[in-house]
Amino acid sequence: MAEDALVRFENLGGIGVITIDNPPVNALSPGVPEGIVEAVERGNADPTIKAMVLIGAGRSFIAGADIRQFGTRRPPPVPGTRTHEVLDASAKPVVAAIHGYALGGGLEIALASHYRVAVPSAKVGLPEVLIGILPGSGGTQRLPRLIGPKAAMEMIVSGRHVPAEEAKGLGIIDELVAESADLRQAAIAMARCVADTRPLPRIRDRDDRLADSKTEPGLFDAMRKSIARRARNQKAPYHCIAAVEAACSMPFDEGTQRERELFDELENSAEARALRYAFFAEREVAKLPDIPRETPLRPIETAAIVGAGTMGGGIAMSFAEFGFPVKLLEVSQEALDRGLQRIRSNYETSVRRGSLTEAEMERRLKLIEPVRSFDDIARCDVVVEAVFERIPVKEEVFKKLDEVMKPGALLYTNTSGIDIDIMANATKRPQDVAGTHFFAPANVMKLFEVVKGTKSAPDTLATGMALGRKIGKISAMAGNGDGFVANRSRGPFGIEMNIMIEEGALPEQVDKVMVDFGYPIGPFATADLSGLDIGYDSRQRRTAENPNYRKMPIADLLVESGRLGQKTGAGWFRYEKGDRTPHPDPKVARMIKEKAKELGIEQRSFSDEEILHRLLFASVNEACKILEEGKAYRASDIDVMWLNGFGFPRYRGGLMYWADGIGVPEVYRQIAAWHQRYGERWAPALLLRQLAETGTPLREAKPGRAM
Ligand code: T1G
Repeated sequence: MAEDALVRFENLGGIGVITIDNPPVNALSPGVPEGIVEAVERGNADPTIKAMVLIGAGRSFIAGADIRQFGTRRPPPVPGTRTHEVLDASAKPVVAAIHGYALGGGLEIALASHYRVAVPSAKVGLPEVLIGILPGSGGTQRLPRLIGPKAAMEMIVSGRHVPAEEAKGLGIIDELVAESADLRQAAIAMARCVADTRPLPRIRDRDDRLADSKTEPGLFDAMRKSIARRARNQKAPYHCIAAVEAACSMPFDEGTQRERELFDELENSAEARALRYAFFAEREVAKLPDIPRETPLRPIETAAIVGAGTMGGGIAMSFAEFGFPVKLLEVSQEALDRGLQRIRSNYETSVRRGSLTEAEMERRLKLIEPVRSFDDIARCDVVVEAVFERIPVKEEVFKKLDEVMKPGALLYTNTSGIDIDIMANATKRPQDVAGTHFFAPANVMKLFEVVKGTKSAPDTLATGMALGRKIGKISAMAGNGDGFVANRSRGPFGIEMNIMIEEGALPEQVDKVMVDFGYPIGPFATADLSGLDIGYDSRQRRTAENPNYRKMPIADLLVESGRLGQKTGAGWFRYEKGDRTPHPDPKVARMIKEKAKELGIEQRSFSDEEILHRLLFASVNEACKILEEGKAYRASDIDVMWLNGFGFPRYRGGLMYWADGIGVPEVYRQIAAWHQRYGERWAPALLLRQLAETGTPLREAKPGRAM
């Protein structure tokens, strides 16, 4: 086999070492499964070979099937020739040596092998459900036989990546070797040990663990019930359960056949196509057309946050979660104590819920160092400013940072809409300033918007993008401007939801439409959760800056009547003490009716479709204006922002992808009609009209100018 072959075979003293070499993650692209089959058959045919080792070159074992192949025409596999079938039929033992990732088809190949050895940093999983399908190479039949149906179902329905140590505990991994050890040598040694072991331990032959389903017959229905809320409108999670159920009620080959049928039902589903789009969109967003990939990044070992408010605290928690020592600066001791207390109680809530261990909480708290003086942060590599959204306060902070921070330190601001150049111009080093916009709650939401200032240096921006990934976020680049990209594109959604209330829709109807559409909670309940006074303050500020700013008389009335949302037990909805469930409130319906009458607005009923389209088309139109102005690189970046910043249902792909599903000409036609009916706020974006005229989908829209 040639040196650059995708799969190489070496005979090392009677052990056939099979190396998969398909960078960057050894996906099972065309040629790889065939190469593995050829190698295993060669090993079995060669009398000098006693056993074999399967190992991945580079940074990973095998990250699964090549996702780019899904949805394309492929000849149906010839029975008995698939990798896992050839491994099953192997007369000689095969040891899978796992480092990096063994995911999807990669873990299935390891499960079809006879032994599995791994390094502790490895991760294994069957994440197919995350791209709208299910394991299609025997994973739903072998994993339950190995670790029991309950644990297998949990892994397959969640799609989570399981750390090697936990996988060892579950029985997936037979042996862990020290991280520093030579995995290849360790696997070869194991292969020598088991070379004469017979019969070979084939998982397909086991059914002892399947008995668990007999002792807990309600297992599968219980799982269906437990996922009902988060898996609504989706098929893949339920097909995963059905496949594991088949494993517990059918012989192996029939179960594998059933798995294949269920897989084929999903491969080209709308859900799977949308989730594949989202997968690649989240990879594409990291590519910066105007900043060279090889731009050297500035080192970031230590961080500082200025401001220990809700956002500042959440940002500090994000850094601590990923092991960064972080200094948290507040001018007053009282504010600092309040900020630290909020962080501790957030952690305590997670410990109570079991999503964090006490030890991990203490580890993270130790990484967060409260400080009171700017001098205490001067040596940090990066500082994120998270103080009040007031220009004079921001300018003051950046003037101070400019005075004290070491040369080369990165000066980021977490502003959610103030012009980045205002902060940059308050310093003599605007090239080191950029926006790093977190979304509330900052320690939870994955979106991290990196915002360009006019003078932000390429390495300041590239390092910002990399920093986001280092603290577990999805980084997306945005051009400077009011609301940058994410909030600006969401703005019209917020305006339409308030206007429809004036025209007769009720908060509970709007929220039901969006929850049925797939949002975790509705927009009015979300507003109640974050506090109606926040929106009220921002409207007051904006109206002061621009008297023509669209007023929200009903939302203002709620706040002026003391209804601030969950924190006051009443907002758009009312809340029982200690309960976050939103309950429709007749008082609000009355306030809306009376205010509309006072404003002379005639009220009417709304169809669910009109509500959905008015909210989302308004944002599609704004997103097109953003692209026209070159404030975003691509439409799919905006989709990544909506998926990771606003809870847009992932199995719908994102705002622009969803609108493409309806069709640009239809979206344009509707917006143009609303322009006639409702006026300027619905003026169609030029780009949208052009795309409609040329029949070009939104996801192929090119930005109107460079960012
Ligand atoms: N197929 C094709 N390309 C892939 C890929 C895959 N499975 N995995 C990664 N890539 C590309 C990715 O697009 C990017 O490309 C580069 O590799 C680096 O990825 C039969 C049916 C492994 C955890 O779902 O979760 O097996 O942008 O930036 O952050 O039953 O990639 O550089 O051009 O994400 O270090 C199941 C998918 C498939 C795993 C690494 N497997 N991959 O994360 O790097 S279905 C998966 C990941 C299946 C079987 C079924 C992650 C990763 P580019 P990256 P990373």
